[in-house]
Amino acid sequence: IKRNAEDVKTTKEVKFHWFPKKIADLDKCHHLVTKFDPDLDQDHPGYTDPAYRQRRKMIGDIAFRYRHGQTIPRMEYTEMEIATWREVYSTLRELYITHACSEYLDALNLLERHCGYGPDNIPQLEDVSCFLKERTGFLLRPVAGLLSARDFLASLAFRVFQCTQYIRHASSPMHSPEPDCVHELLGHVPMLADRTFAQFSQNLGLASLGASDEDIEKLSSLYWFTVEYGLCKQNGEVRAYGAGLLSSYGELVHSLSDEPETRQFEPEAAARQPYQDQTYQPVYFISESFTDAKEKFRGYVAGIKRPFSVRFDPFTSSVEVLDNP
Ligand code: HBI
Ligand code: FE
Repeated sequence: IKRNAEDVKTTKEVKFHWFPKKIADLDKCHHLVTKFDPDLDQDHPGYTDPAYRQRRKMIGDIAFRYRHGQTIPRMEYTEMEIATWREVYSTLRELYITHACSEYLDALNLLERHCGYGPDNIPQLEDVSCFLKERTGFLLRPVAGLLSARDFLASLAFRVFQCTQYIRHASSPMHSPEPDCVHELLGHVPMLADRTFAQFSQNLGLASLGASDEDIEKLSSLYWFTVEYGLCKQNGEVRAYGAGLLSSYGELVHSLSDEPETRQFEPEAAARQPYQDQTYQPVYFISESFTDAKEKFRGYVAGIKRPFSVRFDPFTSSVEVLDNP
């Protein structure tokens, strides 16, 4: 029997969290976590720079006003912002050749050819969104900062990636405490152009819809050790595919050195592993391939208890909520 989630809640008296049912509902998934925001975090490199804070707020307001279906407004970045981008881009670009997985490198080449990627230009979210739509059906939408894990994961269920549009502070081009467009465009976007990775990301999102707080915490941890900090095997070598690694020179080098502990990817272990958002990860998980990670994740999801199941309808970009038998 097909019903919507509210019905399930009233008939069975099982409580679960509201979640978006159609892609336009993502307009309601905008709850920010402010712990790394330059207005509140004293360690943020922009904390003592009112001009930076004002600029970031102006760009954030574009995201607050954005509604699903609209064209993402183009940004005119300043010379100083482009200089920050250039410094990160040229430093990381060389390292990718030896450190990034082949899916990432293939996509980055395409983005350089078709989407304005390069040292002298910060790509526009609208152009990147159109590119991804053709490759894997993923769309970008602008977001004003670090989003709650629940809202962030929910958007993945609809193949939507919430993407910041402001750039990190010029005083610290190689690191940002919060997500910024360098992290999104250089870390996340190339991987979202890969079909298997895109499906894996959507599956994580679908598993999160209406999940308990405890399960959201576990899925966040899983997300962290795969999408953000994952390593994979490739032709007998270990390469990076996680966005947190691919957007951080220091940690990218560290993760593929002899220093850190590495383990074979197991969803149960990654879901329980405490993670670090202040320093380098204590451990990295290595997947055999994205297909392997996706298969293992399927087994993990089967163990998550929800009073309903969900199915994504790609024709309408909505989720059907089904009663469990
Ligand atoms: N918000 N804007 C933004 N970008 C991210 O990459 C991001 C987020 N919120 C949560 C999150 N990532 C993950 O670390 C998990 O908590 C899901
Ligand atoms: Fe990220």
